[in-house]
Amino acid sequence: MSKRPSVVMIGLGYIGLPTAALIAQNKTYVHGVDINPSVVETINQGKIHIVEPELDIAVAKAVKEGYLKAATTPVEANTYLIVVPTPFKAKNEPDISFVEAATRAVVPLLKKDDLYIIESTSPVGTTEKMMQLIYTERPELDGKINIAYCPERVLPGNVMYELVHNDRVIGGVNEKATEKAVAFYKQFIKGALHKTNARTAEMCKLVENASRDVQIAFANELSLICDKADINVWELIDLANKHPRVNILQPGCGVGGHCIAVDPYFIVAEYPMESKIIGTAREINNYKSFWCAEKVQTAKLEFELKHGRKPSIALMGLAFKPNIDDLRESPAKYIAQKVLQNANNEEYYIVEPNITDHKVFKLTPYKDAAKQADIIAFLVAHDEFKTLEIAEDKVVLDFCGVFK
Ligand code: SAJ
Repeated sequence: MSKRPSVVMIGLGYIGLPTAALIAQNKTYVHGVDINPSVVETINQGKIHIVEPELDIAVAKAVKEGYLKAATTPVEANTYLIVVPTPFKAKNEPDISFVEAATRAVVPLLKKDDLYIIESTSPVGTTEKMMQLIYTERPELDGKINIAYCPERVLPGNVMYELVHNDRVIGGVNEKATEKAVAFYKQFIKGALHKTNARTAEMCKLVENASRDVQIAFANELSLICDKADINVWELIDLANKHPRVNILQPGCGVGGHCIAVDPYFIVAEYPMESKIIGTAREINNYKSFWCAEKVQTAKLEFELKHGRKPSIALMGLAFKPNIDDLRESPAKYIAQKVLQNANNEEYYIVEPNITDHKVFKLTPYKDAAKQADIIAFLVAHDEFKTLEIAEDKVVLDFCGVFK
């Protein structure tokens, strides 16, 4: 790198790396930090370690032109962005230890007027906690660092577009910090920048995902009711949505991903008595995956009774949603594991067209699986599956509306 970086980005994952590439595209020097040396090496070669459309081109260009460099430790800059994961621990409590470790790594580098921003999804109060940590470690800087929270809201698969065009909510620990953070994002972002305080911005991120989780839970609950009532849930939702003020989402085999299946717990863990709908929605969406696994089990037994032989079973899709390769918190993966735990010498075909191989599952091409299996359970509505022609004699379990 020819110049001192202006921005240090801690965490080069699904959000950190695209954000670093976007900032670098604007000819700002970015020093990206990741604890994983192989990620650092990959990026410094101008390559990427995740699948996201257009990210490869942006990273290759930024690295080639010298605006993006990766390392395992931070260096001095003017702006520090914390974009590390916040998983949850036992009992669904949020784990902010990565945010804390990232903060501790930059504390010695901070100087008066620097900007420190957390983007990681965080429980309410995290930004204030990190402020206390910073000023406890560096009392001479008390009140002199601009500290803010600004969550991302991009949809995996469309990150490079949404990073630029989505609105952002920006909350500082005081007005000056908010203004400084807004000025920073204004350089790269075309969406509107909405100002608030840090606590509201933290809660806003959690509420956005909890809201979607609750809405999907409603659709999943309908799918359970309709199964008993012998009503096609897809047709039902389609018809109900003709009402001008009704917009029901789609049922599936559960809710996955690292955001919607996780973030609502950050609210429930902190406010258990007040967040009844949010907590119940999580339970419904988790139960839906269990229910799907049970349905496969029942179909197996029915087949055996009817045909006097064991069926072969295709499990179609492992990703957490259609047309991506991301298996994090995937309900389809959970169902596949559960079904295989109950295996009793049946033949299984596990399918995931978006990945080439998996360390646990032996993968079968989707057309072969659909041809060979007696029972075909659709766990993810990947586009490829919609083109399949399924023979009449197959038992089809369409949990996600592939053929709706
Ligand atoms: N799903 C359904 N039915 C639906 C829609 C989704 O079952 O009608 C399922 C999907 O199959 C998947 C899960 O929900 O398992 C989540 O998928 P998603 O597409 O709703 O969301 P994510 O997890 O890819 O991204 C979400 C987005 N948040 C909202 O839409 C409120 C995204 O904007 C956030 O940036 C992202 O979480 C995040 O990082 O927080």
